[in-house]
Amino acid sequence: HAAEAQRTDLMTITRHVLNEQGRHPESRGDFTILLSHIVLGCKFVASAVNKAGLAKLIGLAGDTNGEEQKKLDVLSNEVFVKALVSSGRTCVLVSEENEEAIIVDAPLRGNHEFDKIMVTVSSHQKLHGYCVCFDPLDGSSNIDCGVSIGTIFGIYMIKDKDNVTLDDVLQPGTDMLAAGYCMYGSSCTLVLSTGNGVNGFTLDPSLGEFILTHPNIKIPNIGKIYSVNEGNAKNWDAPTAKFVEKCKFPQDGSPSKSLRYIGSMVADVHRTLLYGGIFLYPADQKSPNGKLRVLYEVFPMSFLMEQAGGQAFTGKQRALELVPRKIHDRSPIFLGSYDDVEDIKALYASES
Ligand code: AHM
Ligand code: MG
Repeated sequence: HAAEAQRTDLMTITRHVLNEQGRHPESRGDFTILLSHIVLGCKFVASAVNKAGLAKLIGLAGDTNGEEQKKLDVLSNEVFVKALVSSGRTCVLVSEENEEAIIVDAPLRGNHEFDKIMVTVSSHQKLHGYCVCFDPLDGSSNIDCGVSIGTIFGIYMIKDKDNVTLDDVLQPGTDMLAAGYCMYGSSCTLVLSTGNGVNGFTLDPSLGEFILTHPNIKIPNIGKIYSVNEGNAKNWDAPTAKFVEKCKFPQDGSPSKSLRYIGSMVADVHRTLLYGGIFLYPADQKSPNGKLRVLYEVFPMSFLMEQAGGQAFTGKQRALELVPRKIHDRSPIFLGSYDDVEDIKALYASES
């Protein structure tokens, strides 16, 4: 029976993205090439995270000359930056680990010998250049106790790759071309949207390939879980406080919600996407813009939520319509199931 048989037709992430590109006759595989470099970074981090506990205990990774091992987040950042630059498709990189944006040297923005050959074959079109905003290892304070952590990324197309400026990065989230995250948990899962729904891929370690395991993810319209750092409650504003109170003591006869908070955004958002519910990192008196960063935390996760049928709200507006002023800007965020986010929107609307 088909259901019992071992699967022999494997939908890898590359095959999936190539299929999607087939619908755009003008595309020449630039995005597929870029993505394969992101995937390489994720595989590297997955492997490094798996070894992290062990490396610390028995001193793996050539600790011979007494040199301190590179911290995992620093190492992950180096791997991602190098993988992205060597894709030959990136023009600007914004990483949580780098204070300044990285403007890729012009000769590396798609002028490799290989590319010259491709271009003569395919026409005189310009190669596409991309901007990638990413957090190479989010939630890194969770590493030492083995809790899930992740990589988050958002991708924009660059308008003119011969003339790259910071404005190419400071765009609203609605301009994003693709976004995703990779979670390093009990399994390694990569969730991706190229603007045509959301798909989840699980790393098969024996193949070294991400295989489509969660096609067309849709978030339930309403959920049973809320996720927030309640330790900050004394500093919350009234709508956030009211919302959380309603989760615990609903007045309309609906059941109260369960609280789940890992403190690792990728893991909290991944659970929200699959099970439904709401994830909040609100503003409070101490941090009026919340904690999470617009370009590489709020935008990619908001894009995925909307693509899965949910919503993302800042307390003032649709999160994707924010226009960041600086690359490391923060914003409050409420994201998840459509109806749950409607509730918090109503509370903020009645406040003003
Ligand atoms: P980090 O970039 O220092 O790792 O912080 C980001 C993390 C997110 O993964 C998570 O959602 C949030 O911080 C948790 O913050 P808090 O500990 O304030 O609840
Ligand atoms: Mg982070």
